[in-house]
Amino acid sequence: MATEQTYIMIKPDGVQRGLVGQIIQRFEQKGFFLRGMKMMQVEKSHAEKHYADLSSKPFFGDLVDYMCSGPVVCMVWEGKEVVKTGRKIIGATNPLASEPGTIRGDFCIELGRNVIHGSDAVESAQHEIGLWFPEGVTNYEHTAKAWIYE
Ligand code: FUP
Repeated sequence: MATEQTYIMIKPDGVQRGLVGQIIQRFEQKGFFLRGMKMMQVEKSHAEKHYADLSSKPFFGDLVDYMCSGPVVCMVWEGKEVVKTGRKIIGATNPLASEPGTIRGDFCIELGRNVIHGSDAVESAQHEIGLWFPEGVTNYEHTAKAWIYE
């Protein structure tokens, strides 16, 4: 079985709007396994590290402020092609361009209030998991595995 992992984060608006349960449900019902989860208030320096690639963008300051405006829910999900498929479940960065049926397509409108983050590549997922879960994640046997994978 593939052990690919991705970093998924429910942003402060997703938490405040009570979308945590529905978001978790979408990953869970697809058949992905939850390996790590915690809620935390993000420090400015940590948000800046997470979005370091965007530091030269004009929206960087607002993005960091938004990420620090309330607690986030940090998760690690595992499964076959979970990085790419997780991005499909989330939808396009701009919520108005996201297809209905995706998280952003169903739950939000603004680029700067787009509810959720998901790693965009296997390498960035590994980097982000290390950044957000320095303590590591769980490694347990899933009893449902044989019912999800051939
Ligand atoms: P994504 O990988 O979908 O999270 O998108 P990006 O890494 O390109 O952007 C990260 C976040 O920056 C987005 F979730 C929203 C925010 N953003 C803006 O606020 N304005 C922009 O023009 C582009 C992105």
